[in-house]
Amino acid sequence: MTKLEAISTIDSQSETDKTIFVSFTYKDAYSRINAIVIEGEQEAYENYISLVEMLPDHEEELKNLSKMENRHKKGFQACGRNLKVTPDMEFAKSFFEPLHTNFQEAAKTGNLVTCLLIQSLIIECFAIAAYNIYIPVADPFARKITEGVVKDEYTHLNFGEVWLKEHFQDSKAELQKANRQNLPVVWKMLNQVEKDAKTLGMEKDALVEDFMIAYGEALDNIGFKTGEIMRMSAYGLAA
Ligand code: Y39
Ligand code: FE
Ligand code: FE
Repeated sequence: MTKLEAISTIDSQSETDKTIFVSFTYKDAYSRINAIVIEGEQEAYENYISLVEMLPDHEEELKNLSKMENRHKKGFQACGRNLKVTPDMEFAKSFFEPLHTNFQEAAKTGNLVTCLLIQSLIIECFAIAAYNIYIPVADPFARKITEGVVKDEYTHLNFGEVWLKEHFQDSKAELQKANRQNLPVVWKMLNQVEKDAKTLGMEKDALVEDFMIAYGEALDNIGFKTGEIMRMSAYGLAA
């Protein structure tokens, strides 16, 4: 191939890439994935506010995290507007319902460790996996936004890790129980969006792999032994 031919190939490729984002199929899938992310950020915002009551010593830090989630939500709403997509919020609400209910139940009964497992470990690792897989296939506008957001999500994950590590012995049994209850829920959620994620260029296998890496690392940082991490991870497979 001559240099000129090579250049024109690159140009026509980026032309094709641009048309993907305006196709009906892409926008249809985006209306659900974008809604999930917006709803997820909204719920994360609310969850960190709920955590303030349970962890009054960390009020400032938690309020700061909740503000970040609210900014994320606005960023992703802008991504939808940029592609002229209306997010299907009704779908997103039902998508998050089971995790939402589990968090609410735990908050009501004062099960702080369960709340931290759901929001700070499971949901944050889900966000980290999804955003890292999305960045390379995103449209340029959404890519910029998501790159900024994913950095924050590591900060959120770190908050839960640090607290749980400091209270590891007292939290261990509740963490294992909450993991057993909530990890299968995540796999069911992933199965529901597998097809739409694929339409956006995100493979389920890659999402699962990134999630398990982030989640396993978090459990390791908190103090779990390798065998315990493997047993805890295996609960997802039942879904
Ligand atoms: O802490 C956070 O910001 C988490 C709320 C956001 C979760 C986003 C969940 C994304 C799931 C997307 C699934 C795509 C396949
Ligand atoms: Fe977020
Ligand atoms: Fe977050």
